Amino acid sequence: LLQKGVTIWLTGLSASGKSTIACALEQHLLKLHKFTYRLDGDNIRLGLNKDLGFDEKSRNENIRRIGEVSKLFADAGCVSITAFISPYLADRAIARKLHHEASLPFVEVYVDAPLQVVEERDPKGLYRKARAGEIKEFTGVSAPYEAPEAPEIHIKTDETEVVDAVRIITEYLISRGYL
Ligand code: GGZ
Repeated sequence: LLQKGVTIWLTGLSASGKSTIACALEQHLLKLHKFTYRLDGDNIRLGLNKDLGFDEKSRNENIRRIGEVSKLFADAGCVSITAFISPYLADRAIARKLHHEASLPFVEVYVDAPLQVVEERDPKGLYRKARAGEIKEFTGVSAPYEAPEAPEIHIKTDETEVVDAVRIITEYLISRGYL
């Protein structure tokens, strides 16, 4: 296997576009015959992390485990794509350090959309419920989101089409020799 592994870590608010970009990126890389795997709420929060909720400690542990799992995929030579809010700077720093200690590249992608925009999108009605107090500790409303200070890639999803986001990430990976 000639391919080196890498983790592509998407972070951003609920409804910012993480899953959409992650899916499109995965499809694109599979077409290029790259060994690719995507970690998201459906295969992590419903399985490995089904014991965890959304209080701060649970999110810390959610991201800690995801960082470990993604590192294992990258270590196996995979392009590992993660799509979680991962709201805390310190948690993302731990995931990054874990990769660097294993000499594996970690590419943080800030999937950025203003709160006003994601609240207007509100595809699952979660922001409305959070505003109504029906969901507590909701990121951006009643729980923090700590934006990345120096992400490798910054995508503003209210200004960027999904195909362009995929192209930007792919070109970055190629330019660094990660693909
Ligand atoms: C944020 C919540 C919450 C609370 C349920 N806060 O848009 P979604 O629905 O499909 O994605 C959100 C998902 C966030 O899970 P993560 O594992 O990515 O979060 S973290 O990284 O902070 O651990 C949302 C849903 O779960 N959801 N309750 N209180 N998002």
